Amino acid sequence: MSLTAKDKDTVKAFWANISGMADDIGTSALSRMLVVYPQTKTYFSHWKDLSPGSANVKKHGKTVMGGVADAVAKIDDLASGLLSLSGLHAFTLRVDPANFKILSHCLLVVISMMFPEDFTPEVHMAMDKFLAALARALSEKYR
Ligand code: HNI
Repeated sequence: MSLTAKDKDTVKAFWANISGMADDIGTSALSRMLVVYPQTKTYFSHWKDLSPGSANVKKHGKTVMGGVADAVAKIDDLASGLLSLSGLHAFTLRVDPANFKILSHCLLVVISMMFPEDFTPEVHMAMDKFLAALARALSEKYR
């Protein structure tokens, strides 16, 4: 389901609220993904340390959240805005796109725990739709 104008406003406002914590969110979500879905570890076998909160995880958490911030900025045209990042994941990194949903889920879990007051059902729905749209945009080049 595509994002309505109201969903987009909700995502932008919520992101403005939480983006100062983006690095922590990224580290926690990535840490969780690697523990809860250990099959995702195969993509990061070149890292020194895949354990929760390691230097590698922290650095990549920041990188991923930079991608999420970029997606918020390009929320009106995600599919074309994220084409090159999609191409990188499809052809160079060869990440199974099912993993985008897994990371989205981990991001939602972490955000809900870090911002229990602000994470209302309305925000939850808008963020869920946004992350699904982001996952779809990252999958564009696999078609
Ligand atoms: Ni992803 C690199 C963004 C999901 C595996 N990833 C990046 C980079 C960005 C990025 C940005 C750096 C690109 C560059 O170097 O130009 N990744 C995102 C976003 C999502 C996502 C926004 C979804 C929300 N990536 C995933 C998932 C996996 C994944 C789900 C695998 C499970 N990404 C990688 C790998 C790299 C990567 C592997 C290279 C990391 C490295 O250390 O070499």
